[in-house]
Amino acid sequence: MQTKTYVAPTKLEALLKIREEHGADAVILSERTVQKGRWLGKKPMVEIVVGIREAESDAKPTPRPAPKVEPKGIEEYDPNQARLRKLEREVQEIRALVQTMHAYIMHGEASPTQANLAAERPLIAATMDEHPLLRPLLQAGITLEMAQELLRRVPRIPHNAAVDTLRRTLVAKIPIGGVLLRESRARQVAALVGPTGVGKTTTIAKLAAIHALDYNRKVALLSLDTYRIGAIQQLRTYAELMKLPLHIAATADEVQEGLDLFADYDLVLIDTVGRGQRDEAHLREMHESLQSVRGAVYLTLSATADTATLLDAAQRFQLFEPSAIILTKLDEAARVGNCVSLALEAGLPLAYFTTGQRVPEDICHADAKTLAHRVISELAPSVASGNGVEV
Ligand SMILES: Nc1nc2c(ncn2[C@@H]2O[C@H](COP(=O)(O)OP(=O)(O)O)[C@@H](O)[C@H]2O)c(=O)[nH]1
Ligand SMILES: [Mg+2]
Repeated sequence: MQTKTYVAPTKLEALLKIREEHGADAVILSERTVQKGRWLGKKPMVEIVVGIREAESDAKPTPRPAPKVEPKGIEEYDPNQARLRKLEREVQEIRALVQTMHAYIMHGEASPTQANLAAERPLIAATMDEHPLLRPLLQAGITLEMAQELLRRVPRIPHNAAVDTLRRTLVAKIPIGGVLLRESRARQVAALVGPTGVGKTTTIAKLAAIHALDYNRKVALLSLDTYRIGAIQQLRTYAELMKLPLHIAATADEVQEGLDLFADYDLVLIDTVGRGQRDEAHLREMHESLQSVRGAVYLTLSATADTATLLDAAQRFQLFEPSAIILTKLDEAARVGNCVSLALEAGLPLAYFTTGQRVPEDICHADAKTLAHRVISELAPSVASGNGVEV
């Protein structure tokens, strides 16, 4: 296999160039950021090395058979993996429970040294009325009910064990899943719903770029603009750049028309244009227009919103029966306890996290460990480091 290196200011430009020159014959081997230019003119550029399959030497770019080497990109969804993860979570939950019981037994039996006692006195004082981690969790944006539920099996002392058990409980409880398949026999359809400005269109552009350019799938875009608000230029620009067909629909019939038009596509991504989530009539109309859509519905919400706003939005968009949540703007969120509360209260798995404006780099599969780790690290420093809780 021949290799070739592409350097461009953005990943999207590099992918477009590769696609234009080699179609489906190029397989991404590596990807990194390099500094190009001299002295003060140095700029970060994206460097992608591709392997070009032999068959290409005498032929034009072939339509798009699946590449032999797994292309880089977003991790694929595999039902077996999902089952495995569920089992893993259950094992973690059991392990957390065993450790909790162990900590209780140890604490009851051991006679603590004077030093230990002194260090744990504030904790012991706190146990009189509330769990020492309750307040920090509330401050992190987790609702009272959820915090109490999370702490049900978390020991109060010793502190390190408490923080550790909390971390494990979070990992076990945060539901994860529902990402798009990387390849599928049947056409996939996915709609993004959510309040205005959360990042739906940007996320659609990221998913479209990954599936069309990285995974070589046939991707089409549909924009549901019920009130013909006309905020479609952004998506149109991406569609033109990536040479993807875009259908604009304002009614249920027009949505159906678009779906018929894209019958032989691998993936149809549906963007929705909102007028603000407070407009119930608009939400109902949008919902009606999407009636014929059989596929995933992603509730898209910004991690920068507070817990009450997130829960309120989840309730308003419940009529769309979302299958999973996309959390956007995690890069801008001051704290993520709100996201944990959302996932737990809405009972929906988290599918994707988005972490910036770059298309397509700033998106990844949601991950409970990352979120749990962030929640813990965002608790008051004395709590997170295990040095005791101020009460
Ligand atoms: N910081 C940050 N900004 C984002 C992210 N996703 C989208 N945005 C920005 O949020 C703004 C609104 O995004 P847009 O896709 O138009 O939102 P929509 O109204 O839901 O379609 C734009 O300026 C995006 O660049 C993200 O993950 N992080
Ligand atoms: Mg939009």
